[in-house]
Amino acid sequence: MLQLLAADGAYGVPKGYEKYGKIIEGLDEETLKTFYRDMARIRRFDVEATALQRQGQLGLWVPAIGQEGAQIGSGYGVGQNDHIFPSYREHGVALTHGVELMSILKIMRGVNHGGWDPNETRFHHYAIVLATQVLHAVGYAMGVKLDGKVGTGNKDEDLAVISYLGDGATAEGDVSESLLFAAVNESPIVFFIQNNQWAISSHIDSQTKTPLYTRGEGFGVPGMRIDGNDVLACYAATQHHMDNARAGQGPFLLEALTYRIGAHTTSDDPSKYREEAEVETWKAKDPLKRFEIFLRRQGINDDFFEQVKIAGDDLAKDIREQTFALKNPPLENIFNHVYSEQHPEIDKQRAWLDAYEAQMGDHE
Ligand SMILES: Cc1ncc(C[n+]2csc(CCOP(=O)(O)OP(=O)(O)O)c2C)c(N)n1
Repeated sequence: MLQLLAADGAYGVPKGYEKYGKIIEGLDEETLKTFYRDMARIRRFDVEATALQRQGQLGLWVPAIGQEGAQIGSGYGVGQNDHIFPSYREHGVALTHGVELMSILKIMRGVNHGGWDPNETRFHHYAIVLATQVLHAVGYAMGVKLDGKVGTGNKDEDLAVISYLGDGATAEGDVSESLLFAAVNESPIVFFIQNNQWAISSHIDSQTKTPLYTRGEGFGVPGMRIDGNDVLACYAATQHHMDNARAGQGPFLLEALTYRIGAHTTSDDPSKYREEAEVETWKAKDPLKRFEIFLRRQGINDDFFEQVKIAGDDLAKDIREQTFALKNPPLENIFNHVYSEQHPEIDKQRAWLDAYEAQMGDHE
């Protein structure tokens, strides 16, 4: 397993992994601070979003606490032209690619139809139906290759694709099909599995008999396991294998070993299916804590951590105010994006709703 940062914050490069160490050793202090700042920012956002859901402001929240190292590290490892196909928990990756955090909350409040424009962010829509995004990502990567945007050596043109998926999703047939198509077409794609040990209440042991990083081998997709709570390992591995994919070396699979500290969603009670002792073991491997120790050893002092805390509180206040101010969208939006042109069936349904609403009177 690639681990550059031990749970106690000690930095070290295991034998055979020197090329990943080199990537990290070339980073400047500002980049390292950005990794921490964004991990802390997304955690604060997560805590606030959970509170907003509990207060009835959001229909649902999907926490990612514990997975910040995997998400911020891999997110920054993705290149400027690359495309990202997330599942539904990748709020940290979204942050690294300029997605407005409020647009995630709007989805969870049910006031928009998907959240953001993937043409602007290259961060595609959240996919609730497990593993669909993996098929979409492979299709996109096949297209990139057909368009000749792989291995030309032109940094402004070449691109690769990353698909996020969970350990549970790997049990879907769609993922096997994706691995096969990516392999035989030598598509420029990295499959990034966040193995957070649980698929709602199904433990990883019920999803696979072999380590997930070997899942692609039979299809011809090599893989590697990384410490998903080590932001540096996640960054270096993603950057290296995205570079390879962009250069025309075909698909690769990364299994980031991590843990979902919170509930699956705010509709879930994990105490029904897992032991608190297990959660405590993983809290000791916290990606933020270990990175803070590392940064302090690099000479970064209290001032920085205090600023990050203040920025987090400001963010929390800001998203609370913005969420409370959200208006209900016009009801007719339900019909507006079904067909690109007017359609008689939609007209009929719209007329029915208008009549129904009129009969209800003013109920805003
Ligand atoms: C095709 C499909 N089957 C079932 C579900 C219900 N479902 C939602 S999340 C989930 C567990 C997914 O676990 P995993 O892939 O490990 O991702 P995680 O939620 O842990 O990030 C299931 C079974 C779904 N959304 N889509």
